[in-house]
Amino acid sequence: MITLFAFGARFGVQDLSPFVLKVDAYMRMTGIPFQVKSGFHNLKTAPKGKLPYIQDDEQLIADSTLIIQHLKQHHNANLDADLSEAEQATANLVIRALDDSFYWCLVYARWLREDSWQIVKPAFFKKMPFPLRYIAPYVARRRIRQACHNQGISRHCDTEILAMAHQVLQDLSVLLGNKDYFFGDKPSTLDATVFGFLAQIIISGLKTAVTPIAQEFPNLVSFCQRVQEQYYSE
Ligand SMILES: N[C@@H](CCC(=O)N[C@@H](CS)C(=O)NCC(=O)O)C(=O)O
Repeated sequence: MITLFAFGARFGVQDLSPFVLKVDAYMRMTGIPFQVKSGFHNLKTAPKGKLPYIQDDEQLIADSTLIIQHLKQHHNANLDADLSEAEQATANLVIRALDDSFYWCLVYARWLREDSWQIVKPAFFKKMPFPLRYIAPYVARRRIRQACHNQGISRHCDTEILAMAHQVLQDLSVLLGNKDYFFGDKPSTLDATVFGFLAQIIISGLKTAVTPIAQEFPNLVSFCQRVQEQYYSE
């Protein structure tokens, strides 16, 4: 059976990483059997130093996009088989925008804004043994601050970052319209991906500055709740 290496559930969401949740949702949507092994220690064995990764027999596959590609190719688990060429191209580009750009707005809102950091810090680190619980948050936040600087997101001011997040959410809302899923009545990789991100904002008990922005779009809120109820009702 496939094993998904994950961080684990936090704040009422199956995984605190949008990329892990994307893969988890994809596998649930395809019905492929899998088990999850959770824990921050999984980062130590991750082939690319990031989560998610999966183990399929002897093979380790890292990166959410490559994992989904693998599931399509080797397990006949393809949620996108019915998409037209143009739909597939749109999906690929929207997924890139979420993975490579919107992600950083979420990282900023969760880790760098003081309001959410006061919630994130105890939630992620409180249970660590002394002295780790004092050192780890400091080290983790310093790494994330550096990553945000290198990527460029934190060179913008708060208003600009939240405006970027607003634009992405507005565009997603327009693309979804009044459909159940982005390409009609069946979920695709794009739906799993959007859920992976939106659940962190809408379902999660950790409310960040992006939460009220997402709540401006009722169709995104109901999309998120619909997927949560359908695939995570346990
Ligand atoms: N391109 C990767 C991105 C994965 C990623 O950035 N994972 C983050 C969590 S959201 C991570 O593992 N960060 C740990 C670290 O950088 O040390 C994917 O699609 O899976």
